[in-house]
Amino acid sequence: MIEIQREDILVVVDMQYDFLPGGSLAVAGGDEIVPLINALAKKFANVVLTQDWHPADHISFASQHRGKAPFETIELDYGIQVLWPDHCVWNSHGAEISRDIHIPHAQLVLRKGYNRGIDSYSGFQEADRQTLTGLAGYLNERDTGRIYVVGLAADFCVAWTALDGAAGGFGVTVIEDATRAIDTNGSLAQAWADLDAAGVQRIMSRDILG
Ligand code: VGL
Ligand code: ZN
Repeated sequence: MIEIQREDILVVVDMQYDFLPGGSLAVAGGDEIVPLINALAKKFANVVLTQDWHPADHISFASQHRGKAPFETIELDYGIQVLWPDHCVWNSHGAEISRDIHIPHAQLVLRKGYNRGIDSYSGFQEADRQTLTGLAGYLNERDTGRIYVVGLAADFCVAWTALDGAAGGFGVTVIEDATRAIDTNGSLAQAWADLDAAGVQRIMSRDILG
């Protein structure tokens, strides 16, 4: 069993309607992790929620690229970009965090992906690997202990957030059964390999909840 410490923080990634069943970029089984996340959150004094938050003409949307379909890729200045169905457009219903997420003590809702020309899977920095969100500064200023990451999607926003947390010097744990994956073009196997290589710990929710 793992004892959550007062300084540890739970980062709940992108539990928004567009990533849940019925949403425009629905992650299979995304709704199944809601009760787990609610239970886990009760163990943490500190919780941060991230919220994917795009303008309607965001560069990651396939609809912005002639002849391109969702899940195809293009080459941008900052590297390969997977193209997505329109999702999490700011102020839309799909961008809202699910009302079934009951974490009244969450202290920060961090929006990301609001710059039209840069995607942002990670809660720490945008896909250009230069533009910072401020999350590392926030966590450092609050003397954060270990970072536990849950939410959607395991192979994109969860993985990139965990990897950047580890690169920033934090101890990071992904609670595997409190995530679900998109899994396009081998992205899930790649994500687990990257996380393992970066020294990100992987556990199950029972290791905390019993
Ligand atoms: C995500 C694809 C595009 C995620 C966000 O939350 O994992 N995936 N935008
Ligand atoms: Zn997005």
